[in-house]
Amino acid sequence: MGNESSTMVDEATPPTTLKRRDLESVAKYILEKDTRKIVVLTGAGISTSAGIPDFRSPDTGLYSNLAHLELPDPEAVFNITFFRDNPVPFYTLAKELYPGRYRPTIAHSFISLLHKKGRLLKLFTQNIDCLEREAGLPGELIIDAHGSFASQHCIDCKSLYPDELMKQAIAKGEVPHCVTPQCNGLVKPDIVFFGEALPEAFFLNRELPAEADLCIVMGTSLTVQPFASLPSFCRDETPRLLINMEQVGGLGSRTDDVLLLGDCDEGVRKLAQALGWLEELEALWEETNPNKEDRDQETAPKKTRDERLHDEVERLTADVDRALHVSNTHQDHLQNYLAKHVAKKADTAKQADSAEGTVVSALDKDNVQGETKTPAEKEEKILRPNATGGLDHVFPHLADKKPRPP
Ligand code: CNA
Repeated sequence: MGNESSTMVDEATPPTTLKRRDLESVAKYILEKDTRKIVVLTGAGISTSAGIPDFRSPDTGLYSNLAHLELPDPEAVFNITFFRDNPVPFYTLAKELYPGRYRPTIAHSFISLLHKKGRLLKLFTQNIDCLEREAGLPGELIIDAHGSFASQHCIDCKSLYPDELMKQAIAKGEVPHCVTPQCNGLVKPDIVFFGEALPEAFFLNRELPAEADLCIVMGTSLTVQPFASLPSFCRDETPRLLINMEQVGGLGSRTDDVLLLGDCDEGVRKLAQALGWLEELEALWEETNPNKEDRDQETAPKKTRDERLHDEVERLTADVDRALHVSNTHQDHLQNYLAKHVAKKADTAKQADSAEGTVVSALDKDNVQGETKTPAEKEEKILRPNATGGLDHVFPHLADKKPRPP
């Protein structure tokens, strides 16, 4: 246990527990063996159809879309050292990912259905969107391996920060600070950043997959340790089902591994169909769609999953972009406007001066409290109030950069 081979099992090798290495055999196994200890492991891929981009999918993942921004690297948004320096990019994303904005997917409802049927031992999730809870899964069955937005603390004095204040700060797009007198440290939701320890609950339950009679892995690249090692804790003869766009980790290397490569929602529908639970699953999922607006949207011409994801990614990156720097276009407009403004003032001043027979530059007319700067210095001061368009206090690492050329 604990070590995973990356060599795929030979097709000709028969399974130990299942009849065959396919979905129908998994369904039969669940029903005939009355499995009641199913462990489910999930990642960002189960939430993409809700409109929340994952990290690593090429083109649609957050990393590929944040790459053009002026972050040291896209992972910096979740880096504690960078956060200390500049929490704005994180809070810009947090506003988007904060629970309450998205509807659970049918994959979330499938996990909830496993629980309703008394078959779920535990869900380990890497997600921070809380959609499992919104799909009706009780908190005690969930291990939030990478933390969640459910609570938040000051990163300096570690005081708990009130939920209500957090909600208000997120809604207003503000960065919350500790309310403990004399502290004023930055407040961070209890989601695990790179370089931070996982919650204790993860380590207390880490070996639970060894008790499982079935392990279902969905929507994860299994690249983040120690979460990625969880499937390897399953006993060798325990069937493991992977529902994912791509083959990941060591899944497929054991005799009772079944790979269902494709979309999670389609995958759980197929499994539910094979189990005779599809109607129940659809009904359970429908419960997460309480308001009419959503239903109306469903009858409107539908965008494809990729189109919805693309729209969402564009919106997210535009928000982060806005927070990060004044865009080229905006800066160009500002400079053009100021240049015209200065030229106009110079003209007016020249006309007035020639009328008076004296030579005083327009910039001297703007001189505050008799500063003695050269016209070039004064022009620099007016056209470029600060090098990053006034955001130095927010993005100190950009402060030494020159404005972009028009
Ligand atoms: P990841 O590394 O981005 O991998 C996602 C995996 O899911 C990839 O293998 C994709 O091919 C696959 N995938 C994407 N969409 C689908 C789909 N519709 N059907 C089937 N498979 C799909 O994400 P991981 O979760 O593996 O990485 C762990 C990180 C991601 C954790 O720290 C999370 O906090 C973090 N994250 C969470 C969310 C969220 O809470 N929804 C969103 C983005 C990132």
